[in-house]
Amino acid sequence: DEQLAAAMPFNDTKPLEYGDAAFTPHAGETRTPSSNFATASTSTETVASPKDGEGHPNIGNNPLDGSLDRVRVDDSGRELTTNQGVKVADNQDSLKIGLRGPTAMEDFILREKITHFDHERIPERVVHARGSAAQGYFESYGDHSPITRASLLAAAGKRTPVFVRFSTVAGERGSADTVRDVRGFAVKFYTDEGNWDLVGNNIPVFFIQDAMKFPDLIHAVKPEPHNGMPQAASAHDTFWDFASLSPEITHMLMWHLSDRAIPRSYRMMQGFGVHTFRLVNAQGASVFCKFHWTPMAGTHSLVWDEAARLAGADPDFHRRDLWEAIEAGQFPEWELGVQLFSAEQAAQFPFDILDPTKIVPEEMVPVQPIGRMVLDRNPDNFFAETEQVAFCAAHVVPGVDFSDDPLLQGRIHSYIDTQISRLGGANFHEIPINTPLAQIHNNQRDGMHRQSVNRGRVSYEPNSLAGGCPFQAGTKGFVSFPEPQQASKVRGKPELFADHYSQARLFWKSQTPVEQNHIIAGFRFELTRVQTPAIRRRMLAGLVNVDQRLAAGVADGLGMEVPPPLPLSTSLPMHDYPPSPALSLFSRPGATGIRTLKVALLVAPGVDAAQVRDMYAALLDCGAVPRLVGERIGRLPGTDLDVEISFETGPSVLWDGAIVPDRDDAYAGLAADAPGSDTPGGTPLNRDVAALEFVRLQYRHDKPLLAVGNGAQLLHAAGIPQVLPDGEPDPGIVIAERGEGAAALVRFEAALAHHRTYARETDPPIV
Ligand code: HDD
Repeated sequence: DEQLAAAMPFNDTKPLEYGDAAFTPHAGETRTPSSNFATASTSTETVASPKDGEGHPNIGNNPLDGSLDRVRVDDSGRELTTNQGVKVADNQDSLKIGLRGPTAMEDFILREKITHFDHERIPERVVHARGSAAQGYFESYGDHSPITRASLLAAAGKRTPVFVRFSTVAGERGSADTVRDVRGFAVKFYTDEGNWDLVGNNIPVFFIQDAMKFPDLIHAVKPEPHNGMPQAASAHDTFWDFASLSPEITHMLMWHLSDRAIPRSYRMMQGFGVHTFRLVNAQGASVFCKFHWTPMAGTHSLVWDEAARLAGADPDFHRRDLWEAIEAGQFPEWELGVQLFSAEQAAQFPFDILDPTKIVPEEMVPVQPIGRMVLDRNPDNFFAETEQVAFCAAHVVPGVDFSDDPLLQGRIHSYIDTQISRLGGANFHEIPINTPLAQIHNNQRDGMHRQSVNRGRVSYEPNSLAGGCPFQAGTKGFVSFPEPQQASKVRGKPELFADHYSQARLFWKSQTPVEQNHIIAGFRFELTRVQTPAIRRRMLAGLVNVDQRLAAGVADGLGMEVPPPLPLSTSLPMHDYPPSPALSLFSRPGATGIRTLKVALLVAPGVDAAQVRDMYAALLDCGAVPRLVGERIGRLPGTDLDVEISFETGPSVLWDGAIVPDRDDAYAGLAADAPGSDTPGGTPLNRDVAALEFVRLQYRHDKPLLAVGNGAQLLHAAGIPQVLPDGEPDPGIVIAERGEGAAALVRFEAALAHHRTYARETDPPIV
């Protein structure tokens, strides 16, 4: 027992879960005054890089890490200075004329400190303000030079550092993570031929077809300008007014109202480049391309009621999840795939490949894997890296080129432009997280906050005084694909762009019944919040063109009749696509099992402590994250267990599954029949409303529950059924006899690996 106790310090499980690396300072925290950014010092002391599996592997081999090392600052063991490097004796008291007198104007230490503080904030991103990021690497599966000359794809095993930022779109910087929204999925590849930013989303289509409409879309979805409400939500009149008048939005709405818009984790969502891009090889041959990121952990989502509660219980839910997984050495991973097609193939498609509201169904053009991406390091500083990183759809490298998608063409302008005001000038590429690993040589000079000290008197070309340097790179450089163009200047769009419903219908009919019900419920929620009946009606009229059952389901939820369909914008017939099973979230269960999933063990006095320890250890062994949850933290009376989180601070929505272990009969039976006969040391779970609510919400949110022996009484008291609405046993409710906990845990783990038992759902919920 002593050995066991030593192996399992319950209030100190971090080393078990994360490895010692959780406590190791980041590698490369070189305490050397190696640059202008480091504080003055005389000692030299470098923290060794942890090895593989210790939290931050291969750090020393990541050139991005080396380049950031230049600017990392570590204050340990240092004395306080001003920004001019002058040592400060006391920066807690201002300089006064007598202890009770006025402050001296000459107090430059006070003035510098306050002045800097006054200017700490920069404008937030006009969209995607709320986000979280990590460093890692991309690794090519092979030599892909036949399709692209992009150097990062030139050889099997070639690694390129990346910085990836995930985000929501509509909410402000401090808004909640779990709101219904598209998620940004922006990847900066620091390739040896310059930076390539693949600035994508977790949904492969977009709301609009032309960049000209972007300000309108964003004005409509952001908080309404007169009263600044609602925050981080599309469920309001201006968004749905815009949507109901813009039928091109319909396909995107199907995705936006699906569970794609409430992911369980950034680690569990796909990413897409959205637009059609071009890949170009060294011979100048080009092929069209769509980019897909596929998560190793599978695609998994929250349910809406849970997402809404989570926004209160932990507004940082996704940020924390990403951070903790990386600290634990459970590195998130995605595979990069491409759909490749020629201009001739594209001409045969029943949609226009330049229309960003259309997908290329995977059944039409398969996704070929070309590499993988691993995120293995958290940023050292949120502002310096995550906030100051500047992604830009215009940042491409030789081998990657644009298509004429009018949304993409507008993006090429917008991103650089926005950084100039957000990051204070044209030199944002010199901010360390934005600086390419490839060298920069050009005649651009000066501007706000310039860091480079360009040498010599020549800053123009052609020149002879600098021997013509820097030289034009010719064919070694980026050469735009010479696509022949001949047309009249017009404002308008191709006729095929006006087929707004065929692919919306394709998406709808490719969803499982559960997913379809969630889409209906999503529309019901959003349109119930809409105050203007005409907007609801117009939106319903658009949905009729997608599917009658969808429109009828939403109309029913709103207490309305189904209106006649909105007139179509084109006389072209709708295309009848076969269903695409790849569009269902359930088609990618993932390969990481229960790793990183969080399990609450609900404990109260009388709990079978040995069983708790066994289950805890077994879950840790599988890479899950177990925690003891009870009424109060601290030692559980009569046991050697420490409760780690209380019901109050660790409510149901934070957990992927829950276990109610067996309890001593003397403690367990009291609950239902003997009010007032409290057991020593606390309320029995069966009478603790917080515990009852906990398991009810686990049930309502389709999560697995395991109860052993007397533990089952809590589920009975909460009214949790063991069978599904169709009478079949619920695979997510595992009830075990006393002494059979170990076998039951295996069944529980299998249910947990499936995440949820959606078949349990009824509308309205019965528990
Ligand atoms: Fe955008 C940020 C993705 C259309 C203008 N966008 C931004 C970010 C992502 C996307 C992921 C956040 C990057 C980060 O983490 O810093 N945007 C998309 C996708 C689009 C799209 C996938 C359509 C396919 N965006 C789009 C259009 C425009 C913009 C049509 C303007 C014409 N987007 C911006 C921006 C932002 C931005 C204003 C705000 C902050 C920033 O750029 O750095 O320039």
